[in-house]
Amino acid sequence: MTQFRNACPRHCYGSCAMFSNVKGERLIRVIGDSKHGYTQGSLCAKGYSLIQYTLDDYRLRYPLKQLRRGSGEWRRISWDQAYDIISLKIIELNKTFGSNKAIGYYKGTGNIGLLHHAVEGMFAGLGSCTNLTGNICADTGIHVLEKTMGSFPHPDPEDMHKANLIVIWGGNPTSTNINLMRIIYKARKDKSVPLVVIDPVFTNTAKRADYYFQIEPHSDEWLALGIAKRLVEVKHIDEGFIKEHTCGYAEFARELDRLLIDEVLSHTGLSTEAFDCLCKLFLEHNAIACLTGFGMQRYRGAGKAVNAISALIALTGSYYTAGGGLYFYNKAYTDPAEFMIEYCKPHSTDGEGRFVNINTFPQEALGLQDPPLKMLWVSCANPLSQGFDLAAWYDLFSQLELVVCVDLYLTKTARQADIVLPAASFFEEEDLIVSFWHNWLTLNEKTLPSFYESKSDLQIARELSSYINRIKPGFSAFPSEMNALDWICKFFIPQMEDEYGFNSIDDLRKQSFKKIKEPLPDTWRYCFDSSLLSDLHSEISLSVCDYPYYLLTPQSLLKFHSQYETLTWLNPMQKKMPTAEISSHIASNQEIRNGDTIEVCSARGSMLSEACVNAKLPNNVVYVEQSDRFCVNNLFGGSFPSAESCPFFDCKVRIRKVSPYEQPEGFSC
Ligand SMILES: Nc1nc2c(c(=O)[nH]1)N[C@H]1C(S)=C(S)[C@@H](COP(=O)(O)OP(=O)(O)OC[C@H]3O[C@@H](n4cnc5c(=O)[nH]c(N)nc54)[C@H](O)[C@@H]3O)O[C@H]1N2
Ligand SMILES: Nc1nc2c(c(=O)[nH]1)N[C@H]1C(S)=C(S)[C@@H](COP(=O)(O)OP(=O)(O)OC[C@H]3O[C@@H](n4cnc5c(=O)[nH]c(N)nc54)[C@H](O)[C@@H]3O)O[C@H]1N2
Ligand code: SF4
Ligand SMILES: [Mo]
Repeated sequence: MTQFRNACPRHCYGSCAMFSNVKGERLIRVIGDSKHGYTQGSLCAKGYSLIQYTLDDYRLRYPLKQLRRGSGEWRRISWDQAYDIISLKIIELNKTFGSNKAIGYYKGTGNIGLLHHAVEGMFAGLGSCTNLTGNICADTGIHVLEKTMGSFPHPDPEDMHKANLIVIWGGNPTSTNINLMRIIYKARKDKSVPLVVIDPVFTNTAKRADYYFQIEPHSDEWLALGIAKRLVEVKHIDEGFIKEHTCGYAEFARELDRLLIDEVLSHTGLSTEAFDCLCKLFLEHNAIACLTGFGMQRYRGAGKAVNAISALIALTGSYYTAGGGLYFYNKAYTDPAEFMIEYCKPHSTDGEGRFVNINTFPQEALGLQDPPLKMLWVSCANPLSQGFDLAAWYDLFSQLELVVCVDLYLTKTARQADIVLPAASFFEEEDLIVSFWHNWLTLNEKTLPSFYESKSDLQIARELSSYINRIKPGFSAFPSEMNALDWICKFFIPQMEDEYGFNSIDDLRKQSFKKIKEPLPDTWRYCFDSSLLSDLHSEISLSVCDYPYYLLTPQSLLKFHSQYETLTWLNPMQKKMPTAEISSHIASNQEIRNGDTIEVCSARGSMLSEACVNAKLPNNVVYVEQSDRFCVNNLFGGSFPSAESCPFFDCKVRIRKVSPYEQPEGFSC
C-alpha cells in the first residue's frame, strides 16, 4: 500500500489536506492530515466519499462529439480528433475576424488548484481572446470592502477563538466550512465566547448558537446600521481606533441620527427585546469576530449590508484586536494564478483582448460585437445548471459555432456542448492548493493513473496548444513543454518559497505550509461610507402579492453545488423530484402535507417538487437545494447592479399544490 499527500480542490473554505492510501491502482482510504493547522485532520463526508468519486460509473471516460447539440447522439472520438476540430475552428475564427476575440472561455469553481489556471493560461497564450473576470461567490463584498478599506484585511481564521464574541452573519459553516466549527467550539469551551447567528433560516449552525436572530431576508443593512446607531448613541465606540484608523466618521454618525429604530424593527422583523439583546452583545464585547458569509450578499443591493457590517465592526474597534475583525475572503490566494496567466501571454499581441464578467457572463457575451462570441470553452463549471440567467445562457449557446466542455461528468452544460473532454480527478494529477480562506498551501500528489482517457486541464492545455502550433507555428505562446512538476518546481516554488517558508518539492511532500502574514500595518485606514444611509431607502421592491415567498437555495452539506449528486454514499435515495421545504404556515394555508407534489413558480419559470414541511422556516421562505438533475436556477433571471454577484437569493415565488391527476408521468427536470 502506498500513501500520497493530497488536498481537496473544491471551492471550499477548508481546502483540506489529506493522505490517500492506494492498493494496486485503487484508492482505498482517505484521511485528513492532523498536522494541518486549520483542518487538523478532519474531512467532511464529501471528502471521505472521494473513494467512490474516483471510480464513479457516471464519470466520463473518452472524448465525445455530439452530432447535433442537445440531441444526445454522442460519438466517441480520439483526443487527436478532438484537438483537430478545436484547432481548426480556432484558426478559422482567427482568419475570419482578424483576432481571437471570437473565442472565449468560462471557468467555474470546480477545481481551484493553481495548475487549473492553465485554462486561463491557454487562452492568454492565444493573445487577444475573450477572457473572464470577476468572482461569482464574493464580488459584491469584494467591491464594497475595497471601497471602504482598500486592500481589506482577512484575519487568520485559526485566531477566531481569541475574539470575545463570534458572529456568523449570513453564513452556514456547519455545512460549508465544517473546520471552522471546531475553532468556534474551542472558543466557547475554553472562554465561554458566545456564538451569535443572524440568518432568516434556522440552520444547523443556528442550532449550535447561543443567540439566534431570525431576520427578514435582505434586511441585514438595516440591522447593522440599527446596532451602529445604538453604539454611537450610547457613545460605546472605540474612539482611539476611530481617530487613528478611520475617516468619514463624523458624517456617518450624523447620517445615523436620521435612522429610526422603528424602521429597523419593521424591516428586520425583530422584536424590540431581540434587537436590544443583540445591541447589548455588541456593547459588551470589543474583540468581535464577524464572519460575513457569502449567502448574505446574494441579493440586489446586498453590498450595502456588507458595507454596514464592516462599519459596525469598525465602530467597535475590533479590526486591531486579537481574533477580532471581519472574516470574509482571503484575496491573496489569486496572486500566484495571476502570475501564471501573465507568464503564458505572448510577448507581442494585437492588444489585450476583452473581458466579460463571470456574474453577467451570458448577457454580456450576447452583447459582444466586432466580433461576436463564436466559440466557448467551458471548464470546471456547470453554468447551465448553476448560472443565474439560464435563458440567456441558452440564447448564448445558440449563437456559438463551437462549445467545448471539459468535465468529469455529462452535466447539463456538457449535454449542450459539441465536444466533451473527460477531465481527470485531482487524484490523477499534481497540483498546489491555496485556500481562499485560511493561509495554508498543500501539494496534491498524483495518486492514481488516469481514469480511462481522462486528462487534467493542464495536460489538455499543453496538448491543444502544441497541436495548434503544429498546424500554425507560433500561434500559441502557452509553454506546452512545462509539465505539472515543472510549473510547481520552476515557477511556483521560486515565487512562493519566501512567503511560505519552503524550499523544494520535497518540503511540500512532507507537510502543508502556512503563509507568514504581516500584522495589519499602522497606516491601515477604514473609510466610513455615509452614502450608505442616504441610499438605504432606495430598495428595489419585488412584487409581493403575486409571488409572496423568498426562494432560498444555499449550499448543502452533502453536495457541492451541482457536484456529488451521483454518489450513493452521499445521496443514497435517488429522488424522483426535488424537495421544497415550506413553513408550517404555508402548509396549513394551502393544505399541503409532507410528500405532496407542489409547483414552485417564479415570474421566470416553475418546477415541480415534493413538499417537506419545516416548522422552523419563516413564513415567507421556500428552501430548495441546488442540483444538476433538478435544476432550480430556471426560476431566476433579470438584471442586477454591475459590480455585484448574481442575486441567487433574490427570487420571489408562489406555490401551488398539484393534484395527482395533473402530474406528468415519469417526471424529470
Ligand atoms: N457543503 C458545501 N460547502 C460549500 C459549498 C457547497 O456547495 N457545499 N460551496 C462553496 C462555495 S462556492 C461558497 S460560495 C460557499 C458559500 O457558503 P456560505 O458563505 O455559508 O453561504 P451560503 O451557504 O450561500 O449561505 C449562507 C446562509 O445565508 C443565509 N441567507 C440567505 N439570505 C440571507 C439574508 O438575506 N440575510 C442573511 N443574514 N442570511 C441570508 C442562508 O439561509 C444560508 O444559511 O460555500 C462553499 N462551501
Ligand atoms: N441556486 C443557486 N445557484 C448558485 C448558487 C446558489 O447559492 N444558489 N451559488 C453560486 C456559486 S457561489 C457558485 S461558486 C456556483 C458554482 O457553480 P460552478 O462553478 O458551475 O460549480 P459546480 O456546480 O460545482 O460545477 C463544477 C463542475 O466542474 C467539474 N470539475 C470538477 N473538477 C474538475 C476539474 O479538475 N476539471 C474540470 N474541467 N472540471 C472539473 C465538476 O464535475 C462540475 O461539473 O454556483 C452558483 N449558483
Ligand atoms: S469539500 Fe471542503 S470540507 Fe470537504 S473535504 Fe473538501 S475542502 Fe474539506
Ligand atoms: Mo461560490
